[in-house]
Amino acid sequence: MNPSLDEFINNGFLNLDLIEDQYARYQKDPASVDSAWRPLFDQFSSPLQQPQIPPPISESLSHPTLTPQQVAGKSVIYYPRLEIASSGPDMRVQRLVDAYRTYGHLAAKINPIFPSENSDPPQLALENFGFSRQDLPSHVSSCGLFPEESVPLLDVINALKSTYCDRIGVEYMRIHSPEMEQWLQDQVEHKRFRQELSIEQKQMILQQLNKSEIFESFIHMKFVGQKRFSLEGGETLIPMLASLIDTGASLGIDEYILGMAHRGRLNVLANIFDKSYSDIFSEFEDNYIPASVEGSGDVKYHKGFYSDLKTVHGHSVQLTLTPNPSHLEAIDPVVEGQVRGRQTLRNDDVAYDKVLPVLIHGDAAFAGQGVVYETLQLSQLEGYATGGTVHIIVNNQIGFTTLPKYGRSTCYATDLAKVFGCPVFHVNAEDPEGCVFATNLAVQLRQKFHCDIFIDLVCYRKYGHNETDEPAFTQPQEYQIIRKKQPIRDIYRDELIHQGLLESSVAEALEAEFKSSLQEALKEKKLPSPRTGQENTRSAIAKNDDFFRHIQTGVTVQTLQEVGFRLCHVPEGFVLHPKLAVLNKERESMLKEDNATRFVDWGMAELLAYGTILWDGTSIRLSGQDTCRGTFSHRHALFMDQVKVQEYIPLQHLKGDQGHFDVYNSPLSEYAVVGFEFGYSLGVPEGLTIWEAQFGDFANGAQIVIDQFISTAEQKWCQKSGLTLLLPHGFEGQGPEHSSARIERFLTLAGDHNMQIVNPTTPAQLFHLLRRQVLRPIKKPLIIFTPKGLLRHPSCVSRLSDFTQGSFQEILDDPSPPKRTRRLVLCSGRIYYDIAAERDKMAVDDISIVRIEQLYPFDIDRLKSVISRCQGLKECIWAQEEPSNMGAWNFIRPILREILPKDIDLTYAGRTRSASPAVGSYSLHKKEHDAILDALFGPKDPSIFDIAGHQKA
Ligand SMILES: Cc1ncc(C[n+]2csc(CCOP(=O)(O)OP(=O)(O)O)c2C)c(N)n1
Repeated sequence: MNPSLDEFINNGFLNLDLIEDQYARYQKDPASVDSAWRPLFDQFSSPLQQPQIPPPISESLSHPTLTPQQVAGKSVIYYPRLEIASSGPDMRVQRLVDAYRTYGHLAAKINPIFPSENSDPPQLALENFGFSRQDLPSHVSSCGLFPEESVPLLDVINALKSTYCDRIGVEYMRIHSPEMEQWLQDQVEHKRFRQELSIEQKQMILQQLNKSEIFESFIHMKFVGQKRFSLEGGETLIPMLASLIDTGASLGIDEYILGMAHRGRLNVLANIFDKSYSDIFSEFEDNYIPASVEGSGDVKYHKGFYSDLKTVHGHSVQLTLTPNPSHLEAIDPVVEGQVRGRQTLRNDDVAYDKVLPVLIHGDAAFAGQGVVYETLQLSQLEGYATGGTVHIIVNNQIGFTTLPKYGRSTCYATDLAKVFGCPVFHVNAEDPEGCVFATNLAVQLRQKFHCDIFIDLVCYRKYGHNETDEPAFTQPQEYQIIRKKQPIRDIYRDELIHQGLLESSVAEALEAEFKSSLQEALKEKKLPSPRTGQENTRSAIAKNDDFFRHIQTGVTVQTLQEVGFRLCHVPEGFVLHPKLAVLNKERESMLKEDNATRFVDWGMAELLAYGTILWDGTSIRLSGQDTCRGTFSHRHALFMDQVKVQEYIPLQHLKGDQGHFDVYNSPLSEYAVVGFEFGYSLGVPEGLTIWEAQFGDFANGAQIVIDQFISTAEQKWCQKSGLTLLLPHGFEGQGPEHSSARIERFLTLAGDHNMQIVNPTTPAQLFHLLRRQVLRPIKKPLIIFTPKGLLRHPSCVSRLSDFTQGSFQEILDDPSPPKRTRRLVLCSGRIYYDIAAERDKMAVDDISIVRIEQLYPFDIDRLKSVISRCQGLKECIWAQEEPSNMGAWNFIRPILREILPKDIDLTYAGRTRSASPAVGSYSLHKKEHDAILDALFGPKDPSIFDIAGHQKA
């Protein structure tokens, strides 16, 4: 055979014997070898006699580009360019040891479907280090792998192979912490990746595998053709999780919050969370209806659960499995936020020793979903860290019908971990002891170094994507192998029997006992009551009456002044920016009761709301892009000293027993950050959690969180969140991307009192609204459309007295209503100020302007009473800035039509239907805007009137 160089490369590794053979041929007759070899051999006198390393093959040959997979790792042709020739044997053996530490995982036997897939990668070839087979018996430095100083080279290599190339692969070299690298190396090399387990421990692993496997096969038999997303092929997850919880508890962790997708979820609920088998079986019944008092529930493999358990070693632990939607990986930031919230409540947000986030991923989802990256980006940030997450990738080497070679460009599914310098263990699911060992190391690492750790559980999927799918349609070869596989439990059981650690009769008895307990549970099945851990946090789902019963949110002048004074002062010696010093003076003057010229503006009202909430002991967390200052420079929640590197956050220095205040500039992410804040709002249910968008448009980067969690979590999972979103919104001629926070989208999501959608127009309204959010015994997400231009609008101010009494008003009637109202103009948001100014300019005396401040839930009774005070009413116009297919028009139109007397015309004044939210040119914007005002106060130019789209309802 005379192979071409391409064949070598495509085979994925370079075999030096074969090269030598080719080279011998070449030396006899250069024409006898494939032409691609010649330029390479032209450079050598003899490739092996001289331990000089040729340059990377890609540099020495013009070879077609390698595939990304080849470049990424396993099959890439690689020559480390070491100056081997000039090094002594000790140095060379050290290089060899380092190469195994770095690349040994490429040779590890981690794949249960293709056990002999990995042969020694070229990075480990002996010749790279100036050794040949003849050197194997020679004594070399043991490099600390043996107690002896020197041992035969062969022993060094065998030790390295058994440590790094057996059934666990580890990637830990060049991670960002040399201390962690050293610690891990000591653990791994000292134990050769093996832990001596007692017979009891081994039997425990077997028992967990029994439960895991028999649970699945039992359901398969009893509920034929029903989806359960079986764990089979990856059952080892169960002993791994059991061990993680047990080891973690002995290291001080007493609370675990888990996020995981569909695969194996029922198994985890049953065998880790102790959810009763009978409850699970009941959910498979055709006539199953959730026992939840409210809400429409969710499918069984998305639900959450909460358990208080004792570990094998007697430690009490709380386990939460967070409910998750079908959207893979969306749960990741939610879990992190929830954990961070729990850590804050439990004063564990510095040491991070008590609460552990655990994320279980699918290989395809982990590699494919961008939110994974966004979430990892949060992991070490002051405002978002949770002290390290243990990630387990249930790597069944397929995503639905898509194989890894079509699903990712990286070598391993876990390669993203490398960006963050996190250690990765690749484990073979058919080696349960190795999997458990790696898991225990992972928890120890997390507790010691507080970084994220990854376990790549390489396994297979016994059935199709779900149990009704035929996998051989798309993966015939793989499934020929998989169908012949013995269950992992059987393999391990036989190993224990073979080692004399278990009698087969005992094994059979254990299996029979477990099967009969499942049979009993099947007989007992009844309608279960959902346990999410959230039941007692607040009231049941609120109704209209709860929403429109006003509570007092005013604050005494004295408190406002005390809080306000602290907001406007910095410590002695702190050098403020001169403009901020002036701002503080102005803000202070807003607090004077008798000030008839300086009223409270939006920024001050917002800070007063926070300050007074904190004053009463409630905690607040506020985050978003550039939120400390505020995108529009209206907030200044954080001051920087202009000389020293020092910051000062006045809201943290109000008084001793105040609530905790956190404000963070977030990374430039919406999806993960909003998910995180949603999770945080669950973790700290009594606090006020706020996320602010830079511009409201960007909230759609978090659309999955808005759709799948914020607007639906309560109904699906009884999960109550008071998360508040601040979404800057308003048409000010800044173009299509910075005008609309998409009010219409939130309104289409509104139903069953799921959230509050508010467009407040005065500083005092914002103040009362934020206070209402913490004082009212209703826990609902709050969506606030916040202003941009209005932040400095001379009319958008409130008197101090507006803050001392009253409450948020869902509808603001005309502050100066005419005696007779011929035309009623209804609107929401900043356009009110332009309409009111136009009315003043035109000196019109028969038009009332009424603001709908809260769009949802809509206060119908209040609007009816406003309408009834309008004597002589002939028509009602809904005015909005947004195009007619956007904004609130489509939502409000049927409501208005229903409550307006039949003889009253309802018409629309606003932009016409449009694909883009707003025009790019300021002058066109202005023209449109004027047209809307013209439509309200009498058409002057019919062509402009058309642009505004004044149409009959
Ligand atoms: C964001 C998202 N996109 C698409 C899907 C549809 N889907 C459900 S499972 C699945 C494959 C998941 O593969 P993997 O992550 O490897 O997990 P496995 O099912 O193999 O355990 C897909 C594409 C989804 N649920 N979520």
